[in-house]
Amino acid sequence: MKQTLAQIAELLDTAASTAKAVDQISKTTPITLQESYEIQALSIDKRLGRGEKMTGYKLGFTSKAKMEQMGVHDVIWGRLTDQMEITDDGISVEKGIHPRIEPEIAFRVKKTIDRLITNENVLEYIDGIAGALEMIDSRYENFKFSLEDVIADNCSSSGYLIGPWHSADTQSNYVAINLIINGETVQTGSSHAILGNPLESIAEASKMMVKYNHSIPAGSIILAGAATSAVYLKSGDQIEGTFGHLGSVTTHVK
Ligand code: OOG
Ligand code: MG
Repeated sequence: MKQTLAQIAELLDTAASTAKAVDQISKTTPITLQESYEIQALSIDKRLGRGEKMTGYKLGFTSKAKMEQMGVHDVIWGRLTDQMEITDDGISVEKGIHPRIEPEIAFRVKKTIDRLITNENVLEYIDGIAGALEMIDSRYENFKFSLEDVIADNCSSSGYLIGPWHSADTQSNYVAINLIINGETVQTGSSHAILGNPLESIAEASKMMVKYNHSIPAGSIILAGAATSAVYLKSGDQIEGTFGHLGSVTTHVK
């Protein structure tokens, strides 16, 4: 059955809050790229209506490893809220459908991003760099989706944890990234895999903002997109992301 954009937003919001997977939207209702971002905005409005606050944005599919793992080859952007912040309590897998974890590089926005940014002026727009972990949890069966499906589903956003902040001029390229679960290194990569330089993700985010007539306010965080594949979580996991001179970020699964 064909559904309206508002109905799809409701369906995806309910799938997230009840941790029950749904069929891919694209199987029954063809949606355009523009419509998929409208659905994402409508589903975020539901969260904001429940009192959640916007904290930032994320980019997805900025590295080859992620594109190949998920079969999507276009950069996407999604929204983060305060409710997604992973606390000292850790992660509970039952609250998710099939959550995965991936190491990320995060930036903090100093000046509202509402126009095109280049390599030359990017440092005017950010005032912090950090290592981070992102938890993703597709609301679709088997973690399978089309480009439009995943955008509508807020790019699988589910949780994030930011490590210690460093000044914006701290080197963020060629940072060695490791994901260590229960003492075993399960993913290794370099921040160079993120668009050739993770600072490029800020330029990319600015392009998206101009294209979709949106802006990223000062104070927001931006996740640059994972440099490695994501890994499924299971109860009891001890998780650590290491990011060379940027330090490490740890959490656990209850
Ligand atoms: C979509 C989200 C992509 C990234 O870092 O590339 C993403 C997914 O993989 O389910 O967060
Ligand atoms: Mg990610």
